[in-house]
Amino acid sequence: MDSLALQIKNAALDMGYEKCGIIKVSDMYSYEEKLDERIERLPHTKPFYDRYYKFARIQESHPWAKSVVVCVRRYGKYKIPEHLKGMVAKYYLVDSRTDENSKDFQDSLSFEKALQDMGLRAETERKYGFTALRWAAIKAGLGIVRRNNFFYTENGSWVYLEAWLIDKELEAIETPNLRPCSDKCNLCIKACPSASLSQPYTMNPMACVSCITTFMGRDMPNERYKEEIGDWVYGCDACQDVCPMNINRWKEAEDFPYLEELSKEISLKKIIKMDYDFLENVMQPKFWYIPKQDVWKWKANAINAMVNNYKEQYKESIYEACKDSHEKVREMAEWAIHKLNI
Ligand code: B12
Repeated sequence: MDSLALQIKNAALDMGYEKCGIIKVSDMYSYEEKLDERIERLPHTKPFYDRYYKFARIQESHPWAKSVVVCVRRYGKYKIPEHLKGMVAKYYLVDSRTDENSKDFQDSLSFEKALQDMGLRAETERKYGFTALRWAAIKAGLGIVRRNNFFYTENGSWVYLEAWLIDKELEAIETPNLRPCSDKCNLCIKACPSASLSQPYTMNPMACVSCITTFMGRDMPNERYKEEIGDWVYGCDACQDVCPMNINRWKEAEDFPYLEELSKEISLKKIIKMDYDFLENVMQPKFWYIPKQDVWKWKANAINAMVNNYKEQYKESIYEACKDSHEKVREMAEWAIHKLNI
């Protein structure tokens, strides 16, 4: 391996990344085939997936870029408040992509600085990424993708990915040493509440609970999958939680900054009571998939979860939501009262 490639890899490991690999930008072309395959299998997902073709064609948007440095970082090490499990996806509770308080975020900045100190032009896109991160990590041989579409290392799927573009052609590729999924295992497919994961290596984002509770689902009373959403309020971990390759891979060893404090403010009943200032200025910066103008969605999602697993104690909250300042919340509460016949 080139000594600069080795220097980059070592810097990443020193900064707390579990793995780091480097591929040529042209190695990402083959991601286009994965998108084609996905659209062929589920043609109605075309409008959703069309926007990702740019992930394969990096050179069109970044003509200066020569290689992709892709890093894997473990998040399955943080303490997760018990009452939020099954309600808010774990990744989003410890999401460091925009959270300046987190060490992971600060390490990401330091790693970028280290790349620049090596004389490289190095750029990233911290929120959604500039390329297909799973595909980049597979190409770099850092792990494997399993039947639920998740990228796994020895630490299971509880890892997230980051990538930087650099202006030098380098390569650092590993050979993963992980046992593939058994052809007979369908636990993830069975566990997907809305059959979004209908076959291995395929999923329909429009039916995915994670997508409906965040980016989509702005008309909850008429949402097709509202029952399948079950107890989830933001995100979903169902296909990862059941995976045998994830057994004992989450070790609750470290605190994530301010998570314990914030978690005390979050419950279905508390969400319905939340004032809009708190939703916009405390919840939104952490859970940034729901934009500021749509924070009412938290309340609509909480009412939906109450309906799906109704308890007498929720009645008061649902009635209270009929007086909410946002029309969408009032509409959802009225739908719930009618549906529950309360
Ligand atoms: C779009 C997107 C979403 C969309 C759509 C998801 C989707 N699968 O397309 C929505 C909003 C639903 C979503 C939700 C979530 N996401 Co998301 N998302 C992305 C994003 C931006 C692009 C994903 C993408 O390329 N999709 C296109 C399709 C074609 O790719 P794919 O489904 O990932 O399939 C890959 C594999 O299946 C493989 N493949 C396909 N066929 C075959 C066949 C074989 C034999 C093999 C070996 C491989 C293989 O190739 C595909 C391309 O990489 C990435 C960030 C990024 N820039 O890459 C994060 C990312 C994939 N998301 C991530 C996470 C954590 C989530 C959530 C778990 C959060 C949550 N807990 O709620 C959920 C999970 C939902 C789910 N069940 O998949 C992580 C995944 C980390 C990991 N360990 O895999 C990523 C990488 C973000 C990150 N920075 O780490 N996400």
